[in-house]
Amino acid sequence: MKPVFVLNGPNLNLLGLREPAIYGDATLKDVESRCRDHARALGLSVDFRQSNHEGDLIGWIHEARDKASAIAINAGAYTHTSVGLHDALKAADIPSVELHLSNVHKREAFRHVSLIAPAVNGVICGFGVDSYVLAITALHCLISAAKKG
Ligand code: CA2
Repeated sequence: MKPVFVLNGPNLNLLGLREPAIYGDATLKDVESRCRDHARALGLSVDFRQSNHEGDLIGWIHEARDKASAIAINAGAYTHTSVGLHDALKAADIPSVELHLSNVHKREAFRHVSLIAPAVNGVICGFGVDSYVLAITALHCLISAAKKG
């Protein structure tokens, strides 16, 4: 079974180190452990990555076409700006979920717009680290449904 790619965008490497009031006190390593444990419980594995560079994220989405069963992506600020990520996700041809730690709809107006939402199966936001767990559960449902045909 190919892994689920869990992709993280800019500044998420700072998780747990700054702004705990918005993003909580878990580090990205803690998030990775939660994802690994939850995926294992569902019979899945994860390939967990973070980059501050848009091109890396686009390259990883291209790689996922052949090497992943599905994509969970917290694209960070690129969510609100990146046509490149939109186009890459649209072409990925495997299940994908956009996720956010915070409820972006409760925050500044510029965070209410997602350029990637139209290119993924669904969006989860506002549940802190549990957003990652919920995204993996959603992908498990999509993968299982696709297997049944
Ligand atoms: O809520 C989310 O998961 C976001 O994707 C986080 C992004 C933000 O630009 C999106 O609008 C919503 C920001 C990630 C930056 O994370 C930090 C963590 C600690 C300290 C500073 C930034």
